Amino acid sequence: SPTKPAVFVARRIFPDIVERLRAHADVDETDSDEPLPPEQLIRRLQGKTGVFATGTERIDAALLDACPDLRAVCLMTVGYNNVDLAACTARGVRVSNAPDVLTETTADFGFALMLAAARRISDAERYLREGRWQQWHVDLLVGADIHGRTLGILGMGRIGQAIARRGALGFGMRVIYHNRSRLAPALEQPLGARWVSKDELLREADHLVIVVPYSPEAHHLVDADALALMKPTATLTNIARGGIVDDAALAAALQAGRLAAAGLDVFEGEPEVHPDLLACRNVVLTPHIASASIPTRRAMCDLAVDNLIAALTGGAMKTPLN
Ligand code: 8YV
Repeated sequence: SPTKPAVFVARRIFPDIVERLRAHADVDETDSDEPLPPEQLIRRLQGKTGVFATGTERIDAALLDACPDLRAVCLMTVGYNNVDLAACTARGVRVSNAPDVLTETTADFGFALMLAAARRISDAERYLREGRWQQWHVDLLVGADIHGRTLGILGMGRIGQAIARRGALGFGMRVIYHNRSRLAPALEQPLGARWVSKDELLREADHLVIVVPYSPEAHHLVDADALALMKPTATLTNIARGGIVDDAALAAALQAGRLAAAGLDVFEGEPEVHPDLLACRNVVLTPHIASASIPTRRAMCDLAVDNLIAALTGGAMKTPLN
């Protein structure tokens, strides 16, 4: 109908969820699994009031100025580091992300990656598939323990707390964390979680899990100097964003035996992966899939569509950012 506002869905998503959006909007969608180049995105956004985005598109002042009709940007991701929130707010563009719905799924995956790194699951499977399994021996593929060890969490937001719960309540781990702000005692106590400085976290953790949001200030938060503080028996897991860890420095530490193992779901410059990391056997590598369970990916899309419909109909977004 001519009265419906026009929106753009910037990636291929679930068709039935797009149908739900069609009841409220004239939908233009891409069937692509590639991010649209900025100039194409700008072209498709002409005359559009809203956009369903995936967090990978750069929504900055230049794009907003080239798309003056845009009033709402609804992300299906929790991370919004590619959106210039101040520029959106200044132009009256409403922005939402998709927190909460992916917390437990992402924490499950972070824990799985940590376990896989510590217990050398990828390394062991490669060994078996390569036909190298001739006999059992006493120190065949021995790794590190998780239970009873110290879990260090860098970034104690929703996902960090969900990982802490798994560690403390499920695996009897001692939990320490570093975050800009301390948790309320009511949240710390059930987990026995203790706030420590970043350096103490790096020194004490047997298993470090990184879950801080990306911002320019967080760039290379874990660099060569930080890695040098870690125990050579420790593992590092990054499910936050590429760029928080200096991948070249991490590969060097792994190769030199200054760190036991790593589990990485995110990379600097992904989908490219640093060749030195690809050359390491003691690292588990996955292609940014921590939130990728079937129900959670649907819930993320549903939430973004709910927010978009609310914005188009003058209602309150469920998870607004501005
Ligand atoms: C996305 C994520 O899959 O929500 C986030 O911030 O990192 C993931 O859930 C990823 O951003 C893909 O764009």
